[in-house]
Amino acid sequence: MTILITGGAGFIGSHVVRLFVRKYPQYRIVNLDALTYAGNLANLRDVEQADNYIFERGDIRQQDIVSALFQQYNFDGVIHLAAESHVDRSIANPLAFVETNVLGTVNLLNVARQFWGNEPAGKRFYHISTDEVYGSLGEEGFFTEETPYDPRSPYSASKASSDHFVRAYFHTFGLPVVLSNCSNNYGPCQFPEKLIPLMINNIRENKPLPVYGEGKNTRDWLWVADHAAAIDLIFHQGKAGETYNIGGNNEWKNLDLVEKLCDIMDDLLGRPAGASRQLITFVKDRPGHDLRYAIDASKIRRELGWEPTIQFEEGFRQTAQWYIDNTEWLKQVLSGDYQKRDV
Ligand code: NAD
Ligand code: TDX
Repeated sequence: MTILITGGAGFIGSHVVRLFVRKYPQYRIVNLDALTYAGNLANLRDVEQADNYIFERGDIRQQDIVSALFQQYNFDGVIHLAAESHVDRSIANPLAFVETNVLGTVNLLNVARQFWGNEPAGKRFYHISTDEVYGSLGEEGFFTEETPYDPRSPYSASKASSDHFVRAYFHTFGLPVVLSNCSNNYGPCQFPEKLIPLMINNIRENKPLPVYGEGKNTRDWLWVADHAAAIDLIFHQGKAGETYNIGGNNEWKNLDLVEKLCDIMDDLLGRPAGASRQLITFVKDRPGHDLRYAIDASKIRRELGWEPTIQFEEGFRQTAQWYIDNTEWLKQVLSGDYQKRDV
């Protein structure tokens, strides 16, 4: 089997590539990534020499590039993770999100349909999405697969649009698609613009910790390798045309989470208890900031037997320790040197 993974040099994509390359030596894994600011080949150093792994630098929006790859490798499946992924960037530049997340996804769908059109049996187009498409919850309730879409940021609107296109290609053209919508991921190799690595790095450097608004917004955090394991299950066992919600059952108000990270970092860095909490600074809120996301993951648990494996205490500590141990990765990312690379 030859599988195209898009966005494999990013945060979640690199964990998915590693899992598939190691677990399925009989598969050929082709990673297509444009290496935007979020793509970093250092995330894949430990698998880049594997016989069953191939990296292709390219943009999912370019029809000729994607077609040439389908021609060359005759893909059996696509796992599509490439995207613009940061909400704050989508507020600054919405169009980039339309271009990659919507147009890029539709381009991939078109090429897959063109190549698999007459014989889609045994093929699979797996689209990775987010819980943010469902909008914002109040203090109670959970997102299920039946929750109506209500995206409220340019990022979530672009992901919602791409989800709709993927389902439309299933219903209209019979393309064998499957989708999943996941909650916030955390773990090694996350770009330090996102909450957890940003806070860990600022604590390390004794810089202010910018909490938006009053820090009451709530997210459901999932260990990234647990997401990768869910993707493996859904790719192999998910039903065509179906959607699966994936979540950590691990809700945190932002302020509580930042305080927890401060305490873990104080412990790991040998600082006096409570020292890093002094760095917390309340800043202007994100425009349109969704109050709460929380996933009901009972469908994937019931139908595919998936469960998160790592509890938050262990996951947050491992993540903090990873950033402390990998200062060179962080230095390269923060200085921009990771973009001066030979591909
Ligand atoms: P990321 O920003 O870390 O990585 C995105 C990757 O896509 C990068 O390697 C980048 O170079 C690549 N890319 C971007 N534009 C491209 C293009 N036009 N052509 C080819 N490659 C391109 O993202 P992430 O956090 O790993 O998220 C991966 C996917 O999972 C996204 O689709 C995102 O919407 C979804 N998701 C993320 C989370 C989360 O918490 N991070 C949660 C749920 C779903
Ligand atoms: O400096 C910050 N201060 C702060 O209070 C940052 C960067 C964030 N926040 C808040 C905003 C959110 O309530 O923390 C929460 C998490 O923020 P992000 O890490 O930016 O994640 P979020 O906006 O929830 O979106 C993430 O989860 C779903 C990913 O970026 C998406 O790609 C994914 O789909």
